Amino acid sequence: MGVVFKYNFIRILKELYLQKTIMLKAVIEKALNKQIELEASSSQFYLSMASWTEIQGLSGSSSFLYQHSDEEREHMLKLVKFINERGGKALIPALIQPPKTFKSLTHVFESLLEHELNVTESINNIVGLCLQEKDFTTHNFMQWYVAEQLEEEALARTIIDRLNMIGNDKAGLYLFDRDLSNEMQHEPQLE
Ligand code: OFO
Repeated sequence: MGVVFKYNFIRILKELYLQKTIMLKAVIEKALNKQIELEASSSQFYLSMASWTEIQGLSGSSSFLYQHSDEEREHMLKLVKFINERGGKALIPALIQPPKTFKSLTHVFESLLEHELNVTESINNIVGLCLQEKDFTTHNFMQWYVAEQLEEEALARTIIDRLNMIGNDKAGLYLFDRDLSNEMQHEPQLE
């Protein structure tokens, strides 16, 4: 009888310990919910860019941006699931109207890069907070986002460099748009 009691007592202690380590701290939950908002706003922003470029007849750029918008939604969903699995509550944010028009295709990608730099800053802040709060599980989870930002920033910079080289050359712009569409078809999906 004494052995059974001791066994149950140890089991309950273990469960309580696990619960305490697995549950998200409120401060981390709040930061991750803010990140959900940012990923959702990225998705909306790129959707607006996709629609604008489609209207301009830039079908390659438009497909690229539609795909990018979908990927940002995936990034948001990944966070939603992580928060809920860790015993927190993911909050789905209201939609904010993104810019409707852009001055040029270069302006589109410059805006995209600027937005990505803000996202990177936010991710870095969360990583710092995880270390401060000794939440190594979330820290590990966030490493995927750190790597993703590196890729996205590099890609946006490459695209801007190409557009700057083209300048106002209409034939160059046509080829750029066609190449972007071809590259998307041949490369594995960007995450
Ligand atoms: Fe979500 O990767 Fe950019 O913003």
